[in-house]
Amino acid sequence: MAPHPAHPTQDVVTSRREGSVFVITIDHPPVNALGVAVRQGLMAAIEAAEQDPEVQAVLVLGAGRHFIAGADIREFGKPPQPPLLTDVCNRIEACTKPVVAAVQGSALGGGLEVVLAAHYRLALPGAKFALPEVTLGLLPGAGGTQRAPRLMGVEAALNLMLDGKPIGARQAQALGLVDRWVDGTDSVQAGLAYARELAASGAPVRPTRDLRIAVADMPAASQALDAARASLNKKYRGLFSPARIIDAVQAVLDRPFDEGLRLERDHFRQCLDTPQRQALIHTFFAEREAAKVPEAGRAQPRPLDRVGIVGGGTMGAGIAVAMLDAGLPVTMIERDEPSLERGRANVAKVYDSLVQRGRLDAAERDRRLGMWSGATDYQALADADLVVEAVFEDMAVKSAVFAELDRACKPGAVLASNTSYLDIDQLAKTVSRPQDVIGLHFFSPANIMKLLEIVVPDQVADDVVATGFALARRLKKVAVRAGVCDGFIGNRILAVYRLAADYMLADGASPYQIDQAVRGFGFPMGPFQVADLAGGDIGWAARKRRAPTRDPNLRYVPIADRLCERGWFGQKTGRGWYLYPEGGRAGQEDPEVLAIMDEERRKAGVAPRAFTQEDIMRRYMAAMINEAANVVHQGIALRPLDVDVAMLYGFGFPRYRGGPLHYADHVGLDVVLADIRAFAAEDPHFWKPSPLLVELVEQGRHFNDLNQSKQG
Ligand code: T1G
Ligand code: NAD
Repeated sequence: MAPHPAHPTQDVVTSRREGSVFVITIDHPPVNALGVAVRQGLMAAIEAAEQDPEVQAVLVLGAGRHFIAGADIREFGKPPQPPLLTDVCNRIEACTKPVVAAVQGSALGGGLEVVLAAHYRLALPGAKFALPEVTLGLLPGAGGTQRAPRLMGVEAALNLMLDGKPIGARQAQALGLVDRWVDGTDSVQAGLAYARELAASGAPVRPTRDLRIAVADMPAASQALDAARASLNKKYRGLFSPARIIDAVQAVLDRPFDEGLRLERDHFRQCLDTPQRQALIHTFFAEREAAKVPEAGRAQPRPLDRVGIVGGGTMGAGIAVAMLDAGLPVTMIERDEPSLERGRANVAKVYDSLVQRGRLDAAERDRRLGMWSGATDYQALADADLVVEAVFEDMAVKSAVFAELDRACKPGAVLASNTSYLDIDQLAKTVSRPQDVIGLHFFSPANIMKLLEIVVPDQVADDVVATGFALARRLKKVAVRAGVCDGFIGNRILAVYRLAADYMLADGASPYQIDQAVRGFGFPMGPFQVADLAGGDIGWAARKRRAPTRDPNLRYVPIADRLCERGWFGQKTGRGWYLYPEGGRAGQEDPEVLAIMDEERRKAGVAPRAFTQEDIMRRYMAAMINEAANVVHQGIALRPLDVDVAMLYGFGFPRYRGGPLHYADHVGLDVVLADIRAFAAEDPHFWKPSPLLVELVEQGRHFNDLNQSKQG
């Protein structure tokens, strides 16, 4: 069908008349984002429909997998170009002919606001509806805060805006967000049928702005707003936009529509100007860019249909659950039958607790466990496509396992190690197929933590790296490419800012003060709470292993050793840095720990000094940023954004600060460097400014300048 004469084809928005229905299709791959050309095209199409006397109804569609994934996020921070999306939505709503939105795939943010501005809404089974603006530090800025409550009530609309998560077609229908749920996958035919039916029945236009649902039950609406306000500090700690969302929705109850729209616009601009918005949008694109690595650009992944796991302990079991959750059959190898049974039980325990908490039904548990098999004979791995080794952190033990894998696994199988610190290049040299060896560094608990460091040794083949990234997508992990060094990206940087925290302990700060400062910055936990959660014995073993090669010039703080010598390993022993009465997870400050610290300071001849929260965070962040810069400078991380993504997804770095190197750009590299130089006056061995940091400051550049895509 030729394009409509009144609305010549613009390549991102096309339109045609099908009888009395004017069909407008947004076709702007990959996600039909509402960039300026789409907005202009939509505005022109509605005008054309309005002018055409043959037209009795209008149908809005999105081509491809998504309806509309929202505003074009890349436009934020740039001068807004007309028409604004608010105006496009107002024009759709003001159309004198019924406008139908037929949704397949995602209708997110501005995309849902277009749906809300339409007069009738239809959803196909795969449709997803969300207002995820809060995840970008924003709020719905094209009428969503005013129209959603009018259509689905205040509470449901608030939930959609404050958690930013998608709801499905059935739930959207139940909440009044869509009028029709139509089975099938063809939104064109379903939409046309609905539009024709409306035209034939003379259905009226239904401007959402005129709907009264939101105010139908004022007490419930006010209660929902009060409850949301009360949850701000707990659920949205540190975030700027949630409070603005609540204010804007409040306007639905006490202001006319257009005034509410003006308030929404004003709050949107406030959010747009915050560093949080910049950081959250950096995070959005960084996690996608992190998956673009040279190797994956040069090669296709190898097949991935069944996997093996050697070791059924903390990590082996967690990795097995992650694989089973992704539908990958798992064969687990353990040293002996009792260990294997422990491995099976560790896996089953995860699923049993999910069933007990109603998060998984028993049949699904059994189905997943049914894909688990175990053996002590490596022959059982003969047809595995990929094997992850997760045995003791000991080179000799791991080398022996890799020798077995080299003997038993089929040609082309990917041989991966989950080692935290050991040299994967050395491990690769122990087998006849070093090109098939890679590091897949999961984080504990492996079925929960999103980060997967893909550690790339010298001899690895491109398609093995590509397979690692494909596995990460399959497991819904966020993958980051890392080079081989002690601790790769995350643990290496952790070791340094953790040392900075220990030095503050030795010089007068308390672990509780430091944890409070770090939580205040936005981390879920401070370093001493993390140590108690992971178990002080792991760090102690690492310190003992490193003792022979430790740099004698570097100060050594023995306080943690004193606690470990007493068996105070943290939550698993009921006390560590904190006391955990009755095995609770909420730690209490422990005066005996403070006494041990005073004793160690006295022995070291240190006169304790006071640290403000700001002092603590300047040192903590300076140490983190400086080592992160070294990791980029030495090519362990491809780009600064890789470090940011690793710290965001593996080490609890607050999303709304964008990661340590985005944060460094925000506070000013010259400020960070000045701090490091000031601290170096006290301790030049620990505080050595990273050459990259010095170079960028001298050149007046930023870490973000180095975030160019490295796809081959
Ligand atoms: N703007 C610009 N680019 C976008 C985009 C967007 N809204 N959404 C995705 N992309 C790019 C993405 O960077 C990637 O690019 C490619 O599309 C594929 O995405 C006024 C203020 C839709 C569920 O927050 O959640 O509307 O890496 O890899 O896994 O009130 O993308 O290939 O170069 O993620 O299939 C609100 C964001 C905006 C939705 C698809 N909307 N997008 O997931 O593919 S704010 C969002 C997503 C707003 C209004 C407000 C997901 C997706 P590249 P992908 P996917
Ligand atoms: P763990 O002690 O809980 O489990 C190790 C398992 O390996 C045990 O069940 C043991 O029976 C088994 N095993 C030992 N030798 C074996 C052999 N020759 N053949 C088969 N099985 C054998 O240890 P974990 O915490 O799961 O750590 C495993 C690996 O993962 C280590 O390299 C560790 O550094 C790494 N890692 C640990 C964490 C963590 O937080 N625990 C995080 C990331 C990576």
